[in-house]
Amino acid sequence: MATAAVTPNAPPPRGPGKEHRTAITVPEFKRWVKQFDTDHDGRISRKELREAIRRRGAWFSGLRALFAVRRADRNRNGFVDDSEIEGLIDFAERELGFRIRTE
Ligand SMILES: [Ca+2]
Repeated sequence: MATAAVTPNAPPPRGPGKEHRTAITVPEFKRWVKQFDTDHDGRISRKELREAIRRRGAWFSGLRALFAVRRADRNRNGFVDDSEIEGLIDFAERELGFRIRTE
């Protein structure tokens, strides 16, 4: 009987949170964050950050985004501006599994 072979095909290795296992630099981290700036206004909203957190496979993305924006948002306009992205580094390391090289 011709049965379908059990395919040893591994699933795509790109599971959540599997990218960037090695340390990245701050500019690389910024570039990663910026790809979630879907409306291209140059700053990261809570909604956009939530998508980024989801992409990393972390739970409670909405809550994490809320707290992360609050922490990084120095001028209190409700967004993470370009100059404030560095304020996300601690958060990204602690909660998203990044390793970021700051010199
Ligand atoms: Ca934006």
